[in-house]
Amino acid sequence: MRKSTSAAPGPYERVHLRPAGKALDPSGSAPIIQDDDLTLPKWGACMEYIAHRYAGGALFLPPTHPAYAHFGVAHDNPRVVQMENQISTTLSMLDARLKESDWLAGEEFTVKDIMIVFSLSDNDVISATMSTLTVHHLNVSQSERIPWLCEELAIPYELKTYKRAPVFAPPGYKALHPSGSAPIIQDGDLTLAESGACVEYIAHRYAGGALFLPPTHPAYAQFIYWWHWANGTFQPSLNLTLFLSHSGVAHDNPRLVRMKEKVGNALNMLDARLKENDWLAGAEFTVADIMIVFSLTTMRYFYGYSLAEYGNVVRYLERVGAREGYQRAMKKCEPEMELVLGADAPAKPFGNPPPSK
Ligand SMILES: N[C@@H](CCC(=O)N[C@@H](CS)C(=O)NCC(=O)O)C(=O)O
Repeated sequence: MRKSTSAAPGPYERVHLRPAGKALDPSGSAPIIQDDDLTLPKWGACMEYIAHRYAGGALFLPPTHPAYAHFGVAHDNPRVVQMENQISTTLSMLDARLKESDWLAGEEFTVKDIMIVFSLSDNDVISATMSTLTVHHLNVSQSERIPWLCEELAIPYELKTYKRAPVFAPPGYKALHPSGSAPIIQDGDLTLAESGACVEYIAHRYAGGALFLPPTHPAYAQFIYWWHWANGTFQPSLNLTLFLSHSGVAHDNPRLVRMKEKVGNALNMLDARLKENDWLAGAEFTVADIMIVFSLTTMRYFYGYSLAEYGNVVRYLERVGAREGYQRAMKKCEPEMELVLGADAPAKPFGNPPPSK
């Protein structure tokens, strides 16, 4: 290698050594560069060495550059987010193992424990991956969306579940936030309610906006439409129909009839959309799907409508039910619930006595 102070590419010798690379450096992992007496492995070190030694630091931004902080390692850099997700999945597995046994191998302390303690005592790893996110889940409610989101994105969270008392949220839940409505999340000093706000906060704060489509995406308009429609139009229509039908008005009450028509119209729209697309935004699963699924499933414990006429919606729910993130979330937050993923409404609506035999 000839050293140069200009940014012009210098000559270098390229040698393919695999698998003999191990002889060069104990790591044996590519890349490895040599320059006179120096042998250097690791991508970052090689790049810094060559750019600074041979090209005056070209392609590096200086600390005075306005984008310097982003050049370093932006916390929302997709590669970093992916790494953090992998680490948090590993930590969850480790946590599950150590729930069952005192040491990694079981009852006996082994060399495996010595090896892992080094990684676990690295503060950077811990602070990068251990969030303080708490999800307060009210049973049989819209807050199931939040554990689902966290599971899809492998974001660590503490789950606290609350039973309804007997229909509404118990006082302990209501005291968490002035709205008293599920979902509620806490993160450090922050307490946040409202599904859309919680989903946006978690996806952006912890996962670089994953499961949101950016404005440059071809399906962006479709995405924002269904994302807002789910909780801004569809769920409120179901709520109103539920309240009217439980208010003692006759079946042919014009307001009730109108609301049922609105729900039917919404389901027709949805069915047409899902005939052509696997997910609401199109080909990609997004938070729009996480938002709507409660209204199509658990909500039917309260307002027991059938999906028999909406085959595309039923097939969509089959795809939802096959997602591991959904399965994990529902197992954790609703272990006793029979999931409502088929065409029929639940045989036993929430809060009602079982049908007499
Ligand atoms: N638009 C709100 C609606 C929240 C809401 O109404 N949650 C219901 C659960 S499905 C609730 O908290 N009900 C219990 C109560 O009001 O005591 C959101 O999406 O967060």
